[in-house]
Amino acid sequence: MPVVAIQTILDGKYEGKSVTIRGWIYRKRESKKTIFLIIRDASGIIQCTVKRDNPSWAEAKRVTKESSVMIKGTAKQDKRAPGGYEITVEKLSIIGLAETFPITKGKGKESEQFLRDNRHLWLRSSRMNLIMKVRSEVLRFTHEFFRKEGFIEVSPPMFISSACEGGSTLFGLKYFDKQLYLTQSAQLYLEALIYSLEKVYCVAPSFRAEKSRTIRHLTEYWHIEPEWAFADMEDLMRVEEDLVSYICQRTAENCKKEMENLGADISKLKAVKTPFPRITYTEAIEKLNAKGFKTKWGEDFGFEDEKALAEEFGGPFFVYAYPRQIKAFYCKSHRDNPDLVMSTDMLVPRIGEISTGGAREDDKEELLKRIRELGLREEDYEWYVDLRRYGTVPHVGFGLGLERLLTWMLDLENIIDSIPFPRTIRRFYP
Ligand code: NSS
Repeated sequence: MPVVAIQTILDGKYEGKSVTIRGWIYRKRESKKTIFLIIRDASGIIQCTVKRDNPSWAEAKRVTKESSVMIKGTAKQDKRAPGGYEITVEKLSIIGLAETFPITKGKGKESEQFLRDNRHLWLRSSRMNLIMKVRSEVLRFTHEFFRKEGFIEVSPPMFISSACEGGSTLFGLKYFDKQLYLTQSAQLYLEALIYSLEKVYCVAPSFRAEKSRTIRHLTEYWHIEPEWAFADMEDLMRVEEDLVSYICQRTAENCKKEMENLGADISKLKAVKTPFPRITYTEAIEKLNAKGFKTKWGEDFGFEDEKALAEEFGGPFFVYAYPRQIKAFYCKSHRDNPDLVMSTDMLVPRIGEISTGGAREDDKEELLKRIRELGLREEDYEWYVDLRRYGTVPHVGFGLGLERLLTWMLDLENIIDSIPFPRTIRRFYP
């Protein structure tokens, strides 16, 4: 008999029929005449009852929480059971008998620290199961969007020889007898690829030796990065807001159950419609000063500045036209005001910046000037300057942090719950 997913039984497809399920013991409760087993599989949980006169009674007595099992029985509607269905067990087979499971009570009862140390086991919780499902869907919608828009997926390197986002957050590593680094962003490589494919994107890990211990910093995160040719800032912001609203709308439609069970606010996602509000950096400084913040023109925003700005908008919005001194060497300057660069951040409430992008300096001399001004080693960027030497083209791109996006979308308290095995300054086990 084919094995069925628990969710299909809860959907009513097997009412009164014989079924076989496979999964793990989620909870167990015994009375004199009946043993109640709650079984979980990837799709959901269902109650199974074993009666005293059943030949499987001894196995049901012996089975422990988190043991893996196969159950054959009859599905029937029962309003008292969680999910509205239960299985009357005919045969219970233990596949792997579990030792005493260390997580006994679940979230809220055990300390955060304990659950983080036992992440490999905590991933079985319904909360992590739901988050990982939505994460998978968000990735699917991301790929859908870029394919629909004619972008070609490419695979950038992870070992790199020079920085994209500045030396202070680079992870160094010994590469035979050379010093290399882990990538911070695929951007420079994507820029090379647009000269062949015009519109490219990747979803890949980025690494940051970030000392910050906040709810929005990981040392390893997944980066959604598109880059395309013959485009300007207007094109950039349009694609960026289209992507974010597409992901939000598709998630609201397709992950309703998961969002509800996570206690996340679906209406917030439904409200994400284009165009997003846009303010300049200078306007943002004025707003902050009006709110009593001391941030001066020319300074980068801190987490508190970003949160204060975002409160006002209630959803994603852009800040653009930043001072040159706080942005990376590759940013294109405004030709009529070289103190400003064509760079834009997307911010959301509670998390602040979720994405950064802009127009790239496409003039060889301007780029070289910037590399020298910042004291970067010219020989490290020779190949990158070549791109301006042979058929340069106006182009744009951005980088969206998948985990920051999910943390906002799912109202997670901390970014570490948006990824199965989070890496932070202090956490790299398991
Ligand atoms: O450093 S960024 O602001 N920009 C870049 O890396 C560009 N080279 C991207 C590009 O234009 N292709 O990082 C981009 C985003 C940022 O907005 C965050 O959402 C995310 O990457 N990010 C992080 N997420 C989690 N943890 C950390 N430490 C982190 N750093 C950046």
